[in-house]
Order: sequence, then C-alpha cells, then structure tokens
Amino acid sequence: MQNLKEVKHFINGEYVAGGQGSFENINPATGKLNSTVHEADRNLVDQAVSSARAALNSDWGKMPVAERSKLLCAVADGVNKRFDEFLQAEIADTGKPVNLASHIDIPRGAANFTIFAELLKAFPSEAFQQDTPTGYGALNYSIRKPRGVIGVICPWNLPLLLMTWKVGPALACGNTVVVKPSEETPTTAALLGEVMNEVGIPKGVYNVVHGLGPDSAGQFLTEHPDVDGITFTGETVTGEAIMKAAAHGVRPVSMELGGKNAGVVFKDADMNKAIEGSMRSVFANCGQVCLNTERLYVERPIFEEFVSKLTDKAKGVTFGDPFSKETGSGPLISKVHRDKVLSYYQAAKDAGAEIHCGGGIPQVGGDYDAGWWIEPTIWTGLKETDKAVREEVFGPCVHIQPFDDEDEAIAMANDTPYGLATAIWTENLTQAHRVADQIDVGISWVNCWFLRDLRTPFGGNKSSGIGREGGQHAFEFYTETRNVCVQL
Ligand code: NAD
Ligand code: 6OD
Repeated sequence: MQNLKEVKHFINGEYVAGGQGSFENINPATGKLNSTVHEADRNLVDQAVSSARAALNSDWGKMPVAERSKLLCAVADGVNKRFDEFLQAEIADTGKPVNLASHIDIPRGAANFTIFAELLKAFPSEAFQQDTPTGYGALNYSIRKPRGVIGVICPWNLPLLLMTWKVGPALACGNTVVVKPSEETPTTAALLGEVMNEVGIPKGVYNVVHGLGPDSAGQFLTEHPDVDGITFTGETVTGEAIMKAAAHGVRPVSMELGGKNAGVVFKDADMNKAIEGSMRSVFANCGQVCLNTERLYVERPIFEEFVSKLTDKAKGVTFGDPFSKETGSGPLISKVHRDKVLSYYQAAKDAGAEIHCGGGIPQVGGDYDAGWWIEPTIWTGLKETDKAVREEVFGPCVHIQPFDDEDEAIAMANDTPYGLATAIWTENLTQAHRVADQIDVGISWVNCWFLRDLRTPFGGNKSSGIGREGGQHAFEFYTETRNVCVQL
C-alpha cells in the first residue's frame, strides 16, 4: 500500500516518484498539511502516455467487451470495499461534510464504472440497406473503435466522482487513460491505482500524473502529441487554453465548463419544496458544484416570503468537523478561492446589495479557524448587470430577483454567456414544460435539483461546454465510428 503522506504518480501499474519538485496538499478545513505531492515533468508525462499507448495496443484495446465490463464492475466493487479509505481521503482533500461525501462522492465515484460497463454491452450499431444500380444493393454498418489514449483533466469540487465519470466510459470503450487530478485533490485518484491493480486491470490502462496546469502536468499532457482526445472539466478559461493545445494534431475535446445557473420559482410553487430544494441548489458543497444556482428569480407575490424563509434556513447552516454528521457545510477549497469569493462578497456590498445573511467568515472554533470557511450569503437589490450577478462565483451565495411574468423570468435566466443548468419550481406542470423548453441550458430540473439518472445526456450549452457525457452520449466521444460498405 502506498504512503498517502507522499502522493506519487501511478504509471504502468507502479507508484513513481520524481518530476519537477513537489507541492503541498492542504486540508481546507484546518489549513494543515495533508501530504506532499510529486509534480510530474514532461518526461514523466511522456512515460505515462507511452504506457497508456502500449496497454491500448496489447490486451486492453482488444479485450472482449464482456470481459472488460466484468473488470470495470470489479473496480466499482473494489472502491466500495474500501469505501472508508476513499471517504477519508476525499474529506481530507476537500473538507466536505461526511453526509455529502458518503452519499454522493464515493458511491457515485464507484457507480460510474458499473453504469458505463453495463450500458456499453447493450449499445447498438447502426445499419443501412442501400439500393444500387446492380439491383443487388449494398449493406452499410457501423463499428465503433476506441478513440485511443485519453487525457483526463479534472477539477477539485467532486474529485473522485468527476474523474470516474470520464474514466468509467473511457475504459468501457476500450481506451486507456492518463489522468491529471486537480492539484488541490490528488489523493482519491492515487488510491484508485491500488484498486486497479487489486482487481487485475492490465498495467498502463489507468495512469495518473500529478501537477498543476500551465508549465506543469496539465499543459504537458494536453500538449502531448500521442494523446488522441482530451476530456476536461473545469473553468471556461482553462477550457479555452486546453482547446488551443488540442488544436495541434486536431485532437477532439469534451468540455464540461462553468455556469451561472438560474433558478426560477413561480408563485404556485410548493414553498417548502422550493425552499428545501434551493437550500441544496445554492449551498450544497459550499456552493462549489458547477450546477449550483447563483441567481434566483422569484415571482413577485411570493418574493418577500421566499427571501425570508431561505434566509432563515441559510442562517441555520452549521460548520465544524467534516467527519461529524451534524456538520452542514464544509469550507471552500483554498485560501486563493476564498479570497476570490470574498472579492465578490465585497463587490456585491459596494454595488449596494441588501445582504440578508452572511457576507463574511464564520468563527468555527479550534483548529478549524485556520481553514477556508465562509458564510452562506443571500443578496437582493442588485442590477442584472452587476458583477456578482453576471460572473460565476463558485461559492455559497445567491442573488434573488423578483419577476412579474414568465417571459421576463426566461429572458433574465437566459441573459448569460453560460448555459449549464436550471431548476424550475412550480406546481403547474404545463408551465414547467414550457419554461424548461425555453431556458437555454443542458439540464433543466423541475421541482428537484441534482437528481441524476446516469443514462441521460449531461453537459452545457454556450460557454458551459462542448459535447455531452452520460449514458450512450459518452460513447460518442470515447469511440471513433467507422462505416463499412459492402456491395452485395
Ligand atoms: P480549473 O479550470 O482551475 O482547473 C481544472 C483542472 O485544469 C485542474 O486539474 C488544473 O490543474 C487544470 N489546468 C489548469 N490550467 C490548465 C492548463 N493551462 N492546461 C491544462 N490543464 C490545466 O477548475 P477548478 O477550479 O478545478 O474547478 C472549478 C471550475 O470547474 C468552475 O468553473 C466550475 O463551474 C467548473 N466545473 C464544471 C463542471 C461541469 O460539469 N460543467 C463540473 C465541475 C466543475
Ligand atoms: O453528476 C454528474 O454526473 C456530474 N457530472 C456532475 C457535475 C457536477 C459539477 O460540479
């Protein structure tokens, strides 16, 4: 077993030290050191890509689908067998509360292997019978081949879940991967290497290189000419840099990017459902979910009541030991990120927002006062053009705006360069369908939020992404389709 106080790369089934120095992995709940992480240089990234290429060309790429599927289900079982180790590692890296990590991060991190392994077995090919001048016709059918070596660049907010959401379908399709986890959250990707070895995934199929973005592992991996496709989740500006790197060699990209998601609450909404749902959609994971609602539009007759009820609930959010089931919110991921979120809190104040709750740093007590905690914050009274209403904050904050009719709400919801998700709260389902159809996003939830069926398409419109993950949609990116035309 590896020593998780010193996080190494995982290349060709072995833990490997070295590169261009190391960096610190800090526990955001306490500001204390979790571990030291080796930072890969170009040479180590090259070794990882070469080992992925070799594995692709040998057993893995040629393995029957049923056998590959069985191995990937064993990976899911392997994660679940070591559930507590993954849970501890994820909580230490992110500070997120155990209630969240044990219900979402780790179970979904495992389930992402099973779902794609099962779906691929039932994935059909297409076929066309064609008329020809000979009268005998021709038969066209498609076959799918793995795309090749996939570079997987991950964010820190749901580290295991968002990594396996890409690695699961990539491996199911017969690709091999080189993963670059976020520098903030390297540990569960490192731990997964042990599970891969335990269940017998061939060496070189799953590789991990640690490092940062520019002039580090992220850049070296995305620029590597032997990487056949890049899948990325993170900020839109990073996505733009990665697209430039991918342009060399015309490599395809799949991009899950930022958002500035709107929630719309109609006057006939079930108030309790809308409040409970908005508490999650705004504040879950301390506002660090790409799908979080940062703008709420509430129909005027219920505006005051909604603001007051949401504020009461937000004031009740509890901080403290992430391993305690009583803790409601974790901290932000880093000091740099907290400074960024606090700059939006200041900008909102300067722009004259009415601050209903929060706006600062809570006293959590003991060791936790050295962590990156922040108060859940609710504003009203800002203009739609104000910075805190337009830009993605990625923190536990929301601006609430009243509206008078459906068209106005839809126009405000759509007035953003992003198009990731929305949550619509109404008991009038005709209205719900009509509004869901008109909000320009990849995912609309009605009377719920982050309710996930993994067979459905997942992704963003406009600056929120390119392509769709989820279900068979993921296979479009992770395979290359070939047509075979047979003259009969
Ligand atoms: P980020 O873009 O800062 O970093 C993501 C990853 O990219 C990290 O591993 C980082 O090291 C790497 N990276 C940075 N610069 C790079 C470069 N030039 N070349 C190659 N790699 C580089 O994002 P983050 O701060 O980790 O995550 C938060 C952001 O991610 C938010 O904007 C959020 O909305 C977005 N996000 C989107 C989704 C989605 O599904 N749409 C999901 C989660 C997070
Ligand atoms: O649930 C998922 O599959 C998914 N990709 C969630 C993304 C969350 C963003 O932070």
